[in-house]
Amino acid sequence: MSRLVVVSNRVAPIRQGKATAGGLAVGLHDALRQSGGIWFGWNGEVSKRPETACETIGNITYVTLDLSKPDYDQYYRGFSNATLWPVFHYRIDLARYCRKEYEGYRRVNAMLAEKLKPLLRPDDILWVHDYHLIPFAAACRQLGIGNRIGFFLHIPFPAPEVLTAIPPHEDLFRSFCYYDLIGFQTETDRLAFQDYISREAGGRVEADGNLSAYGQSFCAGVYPIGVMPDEIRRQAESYRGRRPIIGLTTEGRRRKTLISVDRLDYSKGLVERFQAYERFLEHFPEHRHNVEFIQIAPTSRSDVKTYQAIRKQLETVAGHVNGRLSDLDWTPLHYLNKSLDRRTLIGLFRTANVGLVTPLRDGMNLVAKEYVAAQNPADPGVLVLSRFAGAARELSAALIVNPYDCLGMAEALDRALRMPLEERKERYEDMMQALRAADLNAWRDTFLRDLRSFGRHRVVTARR
Ligand code: GDG
Repeated sequence: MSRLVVVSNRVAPIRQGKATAGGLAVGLHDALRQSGGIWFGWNGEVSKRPETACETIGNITYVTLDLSKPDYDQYYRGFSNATLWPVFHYRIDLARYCRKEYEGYRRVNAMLAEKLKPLLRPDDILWVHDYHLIPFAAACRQLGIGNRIGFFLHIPFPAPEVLTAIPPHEDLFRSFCYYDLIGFQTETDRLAFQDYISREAGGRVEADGNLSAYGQSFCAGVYPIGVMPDEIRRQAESYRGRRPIIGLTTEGRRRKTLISVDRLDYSKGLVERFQAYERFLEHFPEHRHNVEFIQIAPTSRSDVKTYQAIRKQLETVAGHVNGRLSDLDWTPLHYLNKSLDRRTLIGLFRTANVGLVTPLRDGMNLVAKEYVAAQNPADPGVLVLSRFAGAARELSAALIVNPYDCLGMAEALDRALRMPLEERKERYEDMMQALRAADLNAWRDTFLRDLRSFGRHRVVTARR
């Protein structure tokens, strides 16, 4: 089997027995272990004299490098996270564009391709991840790298009307076409991509699904990312760690709990969620004192302005809800602005009566899937899920909500907390079936199968 080379913005070597690694890292790590390979990308460090480091663990070689301060500012903090991320999540209002940052983005992609080139063998296949690396294949082609290169977009692909808000959208999109296979989370994303090809790029969408634009032929497919449901279930069953005292009354009676876990990001709908929870307690006062909401939201991208703003806003809303509604023996909302280890998180999912996953826009949302997988089949909790999460396509047995509908979300919470056991079980079984049918291995294996079977190697020179 040809060697696999995974390229992603961030790389963190996984050492055996490290329980904190997330599902995605573990899934990719397994694929690399099977065929042997390289995992290449940024190590998260910013330094004056960027260095490349190489570490081999088993048959995986981790090749990581630092970024210089200008590269970090322009490529990562700038174009990736202050332009692409908001626009791809339909938040044009939060996006900014700076030509210098776009140049930095292209420059870092070219630099990464150059650093990778000497490590490649002719029959390696490359799997590139996410929006930081859209022009990576074009940069490789420019260096004469003819290997098969696939790309997976973890976030939504926006409608052309939205994408075209990025001033160099055409240049960006042109560079996208040098991949052999482009994978999306949902059919909606794939259709939006095809729409751009035919309406903006003057390209063609063939009946057999093959695409062409700017003189390149390539394919696009839908590969919804999954979790390992039975592994999560086993972890949840065997969890013996700290039990939260949240949800306990002073007499030791257990209250019902709701749980949410998100990176602190404006796309996750945290403010709207807190407001809906407040509305729920106002509208259904019988739940007061009987329910507690735990929100885990570790800070992310804290040096991007929009993230500082959402953090402040959230602190204000959380303070407002608790200030207004708390009592001497009851705190309705527990907002933890920090990360917990994965085992504790899975343990918390298991005990919570409701999983509340209400992003305004999300490529997939793994938390929704992890929450379901962690449930006790004999007495499962209820997933309340935003229609704007990619996961809503597969998890249609969740209570589907519109996060912009404050009262609608409040009503869904009331319904979730009152749902009879039989209905909860039915919905849970339905969702577990969906999780097993499209787990993390299936995501990885189908993508790599399709990439491996794509056409012949090619040597082309990309134009800027
Ligand atoms: C992107 C796309 C897509 C969260 N807090 C803690 C923690 N987590 C873990 C969760 C989950 C992962 O991080 C988050 O994944 P999501 O899918 O929810 O969201 P993004 O980070 O935005 O991921 C998304 C995903 O890529 C994969 O394709 O689904 O749409 O935006 O696994 O459990 N883990 C630990 N402590 C925390 O505090 N240990």
